[in-house]
Amino acid sequence: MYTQAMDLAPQDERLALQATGDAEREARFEAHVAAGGWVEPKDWMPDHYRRTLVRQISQHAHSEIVGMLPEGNWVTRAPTLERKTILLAKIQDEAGHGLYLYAAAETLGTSRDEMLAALHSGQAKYSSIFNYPTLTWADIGTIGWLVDGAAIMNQVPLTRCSYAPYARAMVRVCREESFHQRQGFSSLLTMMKDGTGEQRAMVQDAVDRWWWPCLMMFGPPDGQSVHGAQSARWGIKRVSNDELRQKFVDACVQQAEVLGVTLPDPDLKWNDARGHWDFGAIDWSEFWRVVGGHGPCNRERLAARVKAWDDGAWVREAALAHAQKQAARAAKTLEAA
Ligand code: FAQ
Repeated sequence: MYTQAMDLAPQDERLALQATGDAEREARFEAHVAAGGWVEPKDWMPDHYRRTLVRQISQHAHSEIVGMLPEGNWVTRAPTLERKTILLAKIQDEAGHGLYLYAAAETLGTSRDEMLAALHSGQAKYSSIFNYPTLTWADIGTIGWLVDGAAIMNQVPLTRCSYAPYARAMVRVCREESFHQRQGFSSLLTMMKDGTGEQRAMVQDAVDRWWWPCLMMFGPPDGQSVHGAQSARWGIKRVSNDELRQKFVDACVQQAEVLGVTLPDPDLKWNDARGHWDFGAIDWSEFWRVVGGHGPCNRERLAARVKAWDDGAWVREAALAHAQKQAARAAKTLEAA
């Protein structure tokens, strides 16, 4: 991750890009990404491409960090030592993902402080899914199974995103998300196979509450996606919101059967002609309400992040003072030599 801003070995194409004027550079850039080429931090890129990436990567980073909160709520109440250890490891992984992603976004020239200020002021978005509450232990397994499952579905194509630092970060993130998804599934399977009737009902209730918000995670329908078409042209998004949502539904149906839970959609049925599962209408008014700051936990989540930032002020001040002392000491040693 510390190598994000490094130049790769110079390529003829890269050097040529740097040598030409703006309009021509833009045309060459478009051709480069259309042909599946990578873009590195020091390569020339159009401002709009840079802004799109800062928006998407920082939103993604914020989602990882805010996403720690609903699960953090259950660390002290995990039912066994093993489950508690797994949950702690998972939450730490999410913090790590946030850090890789902030580092990747910083290579585009926006500082981490600026990105966090945008989150804290409510100007930057984070995934709608983290504005829902975790009411029972079954919610934690369901987040692993469905939320991480949706995250993987969305993120695997991002390992081929044209912006190379983001793509590299995604490779590791996807490996870890895969473990997260499996631990969630395993936790639910234990409750469904070895649990009491009450525990099985708890799982079903959690699935009922998380299913639709998980389908919303992929973003608005393609026809209403503001950035989708341009991001596809630039090779940022390789698969559209609706295609990813369909792949997710198709994958979950069989997994739900293995678990023995019912997905809460009476319109879910196999469509032989399409070779996919049909599913019911999504309540997009709920999605936009949550994205607009009026979900069940938006205020609580943002307040928790702002508090963490304020509480950490002394650590940042101490680290800065320490770095300044070290730099002064190094300068003195240099003078004396
Ligand atoms: N929530 O034009 P599009 C995770 C906004 S990580 C909130 O289609 P785009 C790990 C969108 O920003 C989960 N806002 O946008 C974990 C735009 O508004 P803007 C996060 C949303 O960017 C697991 C507007 O709607 N993953 O779960 C959402 O082309 C468990 C129009 O939308 C990523 O961020 C939403 N769900 O496509 C952690 C993946 N959807 O910005 C802890 C990377 C859309 O103009 C525990 N991101 N909007 O104001 C992406 O792939 C894309 O950004 C999409 C949206 C697909 C999310």
